[in-house]
Amino acid sequence: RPERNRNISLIGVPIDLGADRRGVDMGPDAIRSAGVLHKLEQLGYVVHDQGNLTVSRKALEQAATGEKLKYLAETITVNAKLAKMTADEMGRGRFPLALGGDHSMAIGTVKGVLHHIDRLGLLWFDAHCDANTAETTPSGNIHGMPLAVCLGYGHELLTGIGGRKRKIRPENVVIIGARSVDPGERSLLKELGIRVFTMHDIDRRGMERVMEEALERLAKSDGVHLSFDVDGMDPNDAPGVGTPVMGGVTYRESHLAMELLSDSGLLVSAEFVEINPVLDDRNKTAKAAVEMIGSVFGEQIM
Ligand code: HAR
Ligand code: MN
Ligand code: MN
Ligand code: MN
Repeated sequence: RPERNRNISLIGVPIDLGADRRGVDMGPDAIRSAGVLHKLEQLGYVVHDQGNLTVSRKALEQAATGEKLKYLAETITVNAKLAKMTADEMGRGRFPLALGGDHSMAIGTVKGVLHHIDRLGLLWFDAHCDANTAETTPSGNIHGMPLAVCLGYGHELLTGIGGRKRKIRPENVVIIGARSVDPGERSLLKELGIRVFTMHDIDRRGMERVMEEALERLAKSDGVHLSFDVDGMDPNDAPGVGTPVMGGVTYRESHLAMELLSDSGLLVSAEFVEINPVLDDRNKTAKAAVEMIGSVFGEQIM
């Protein structure tokens, strides 16, 4: 079994601006309340909880300015802070674990990790591909864009966060669980040759074989960031999300994916995003996220 970094830096990111929907800002505390610290400490980690970043609610008053990308300015501010904190915590030898918050925060975490690992691999677990740009977005919601931004596509103020030159190379990305893809996203992903494992692939080949192929690809990078959008899971198992899509990755398949990722020894950083306790059923989704966190950090039954 791989040697692990025993020091984890927990970073709460209570942002809901990218989803333009309230409630997901309470995700970080819902995950804490579901016992994430206890889970990690039981596994032998030392957890340094950095608390939650500040996200200004003032931005909400500016909703009606008519700009195409909603809440762009505050989203940039939060992600720039997050990129710096992620890079700083890694610089102190800690494993960054960010809790969200909507998926726009992946811009900050990924840019922060790229500061230390240039050839970073990215495992994007999601029902969506989050590969829209300012030109293709159907909603103006920035949480539909972070993967494009990490690849260097999209609004220049977003791609500029943490340095324009820092980006993920297409061959080092895999998407798992996709089942809601917009036309503009499909063209960009195809053009870049990104490996997308859709629900169709998981149905046909099973999660074990999908993960084997995904990890074979990611093994060519210098370390992997996990961006886990809980809406990648089936809404029956993870109902507390703003944009549920039927027919997702089951609880057991998600567990297996996290266990195989853990066994690969490739993981260098992670985030769990889009948990919305307001839409949840007695914190079920946050509890599922804590179980997935346990698995990816090496929890085993025997
Ligand atoms: N693709 C749609 C858009 O761009 C919906 C995105 C929903 N995003 C998330 N993140 N929940 O995965 O608006
Ligand atoms: Mn997402
Ligand atoms: Mn999603
Ligand atoms: Mn478990």
